[in-house]
Amino acid sequence: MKSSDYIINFFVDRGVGTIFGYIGGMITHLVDSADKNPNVRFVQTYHEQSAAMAAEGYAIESGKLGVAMSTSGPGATNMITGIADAYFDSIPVVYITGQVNSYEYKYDKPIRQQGFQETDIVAMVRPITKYAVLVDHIDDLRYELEKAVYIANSGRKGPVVIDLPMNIQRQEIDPETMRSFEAPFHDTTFQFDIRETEESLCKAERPMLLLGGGCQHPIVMAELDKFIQTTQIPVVTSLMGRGVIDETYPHYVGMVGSYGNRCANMAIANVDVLLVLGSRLDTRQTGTMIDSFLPNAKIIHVDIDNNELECHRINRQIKIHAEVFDFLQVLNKSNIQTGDFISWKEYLKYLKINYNQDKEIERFVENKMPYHCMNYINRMMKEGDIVTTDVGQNQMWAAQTIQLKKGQKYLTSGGLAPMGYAMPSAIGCAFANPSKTVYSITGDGGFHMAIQSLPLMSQYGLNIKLCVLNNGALGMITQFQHLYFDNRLAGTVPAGGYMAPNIKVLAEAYGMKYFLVDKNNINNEELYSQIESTQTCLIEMKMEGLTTVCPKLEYNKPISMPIPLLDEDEYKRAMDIKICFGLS
Ligand SMILES: Cc1ncc(C[n+]2csc(CCOP(=O)(O)OP(=O)(O)O)c2C)c(N)n1
Repeated sequence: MKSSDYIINFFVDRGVGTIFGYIGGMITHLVDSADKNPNVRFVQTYHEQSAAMAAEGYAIESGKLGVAMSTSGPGATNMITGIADAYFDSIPVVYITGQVNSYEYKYDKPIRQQGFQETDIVAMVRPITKYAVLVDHIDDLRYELEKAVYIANSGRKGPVVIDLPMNIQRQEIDPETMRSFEAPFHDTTFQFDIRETEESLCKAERPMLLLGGGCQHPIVMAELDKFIQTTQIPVVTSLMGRGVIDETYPHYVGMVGSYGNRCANMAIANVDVLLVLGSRLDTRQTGTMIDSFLPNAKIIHVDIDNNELECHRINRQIKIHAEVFDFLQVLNKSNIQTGDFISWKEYLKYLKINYNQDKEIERFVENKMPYHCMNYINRMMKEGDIVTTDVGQNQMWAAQTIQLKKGQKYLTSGGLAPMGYAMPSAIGCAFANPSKTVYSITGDGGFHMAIQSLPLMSQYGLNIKLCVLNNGALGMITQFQHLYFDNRLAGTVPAGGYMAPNIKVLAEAYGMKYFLVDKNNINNEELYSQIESTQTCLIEMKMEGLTTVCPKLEYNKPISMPIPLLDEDEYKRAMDIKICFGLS
């Protein structure tokens, strides 16, 4: 059997139905094998970065492994941003890079390059992968493939890179006789103790769950649901935790963090016990003033990655090294008896009524168009639909305002946050599950950066509504420049050298059905119905004037005090549960 045929079959056997990639000399054997195999589809993307990120979207939506491949040298380096993204956000993807024949490879010679397009991709990606290996002996092929897949999927998931010289791809092999990898035996159930959690939650008067990306798995979500239904405990999520619970849950307060909902950030600052599940509690959630982050509360931090716990900036939390699923299972079995937190829930209701996102927009946002556009999308979305967002103001408008219905997935890049993520990740989702509609939300800058993804949407008629929020600026940075650079807008607006592309013309050039939503027609019902019934389309949502994200946390401010600041009296009153209820 030809080894490239074996490799493709290997992934098919693991449930992979679509492989994304970009052809080139050094990967042609594998692309040819994928093309010949009736059980897998090879999607030729128009840039390796699109392939790398589409594989992430595919992995998240399918729950299986994502696979992307590229040629050596420039193909491999073009995948790096996607690889880094998968690493920081823990997405299991196998990236295969072609390499020059092993007999042409320079190895340790003190020269820059020996073969054409030779690049030491393994060394480059080592810090952004769980495992990266050059397979230059055919006898190792089966072992390394099995090992790589095991590593990608075990513990805290993440990407692996397999670098395959051409001569390895084209050899004849008998896989049965090749050495295989045996997963190391270790007891996968972590040793952890839930007694302190139990006790703390039972005694708590103002408890809260903070849910992060580590809860994004159906079996974890089912255990979570059980726990929440039994305890009726209030919940906030991080950006990466959006979608892990049905957000119509009455005690869901919102998203916390630098751009979190004001009510959620005020609520979390008032807890006495915070149970953090599957979230790194990074600076975006705690703010930069670590000492002012819940100084008097008990924080119980559950994470699958012990390094995250051990190296954490806040060192006063109770650290529990466990898989969230195992932890919740044990907690659910313990039949925990919590209080009913009546006054706490009343207080949270008060915060939710007075400081929800709609109130925020009404009170503080001058240019409301971006938020109207989010509500346009909210109205259209149905249970089970998928949302992918880009990076920038568009990402935060969505995070603050998109209302997730049952079974909706929400994909956003939390760690690396590269512009150009929303479109390829949507493509990966659409291939993984053609029956779902994907709302891909991006800005004009991110759209331009990922323009190579656009033809794939129309070429395959993917079930994607691409919403380009065009504010004619790199809005997120403009807002930053207004705050910290005296309104000097270098590189972010036309006067500073940034030009948004003509989105309509680009849509037409790539064969996409185009719609324009602006302030004049946003209430036009006929247009709304046309958009709703068009499967593959680009919707340019046009904003005029300056756009802002609100609320937003400034550096060195506690998370309960995002800008615009509330009037001091109002803030004091709202932050004090006793004053709020006239108890002191
Ligand atoms: C690849 C990459 N380059 C630069 C940045 C820095 N950056 C973050 S947001 C942003 C502006 C995004 O502008 P746009 O896509 O138009 O979205 P908006 O903020 O206007 O919604 C920039 C330049 C980044 N995150 N990723």
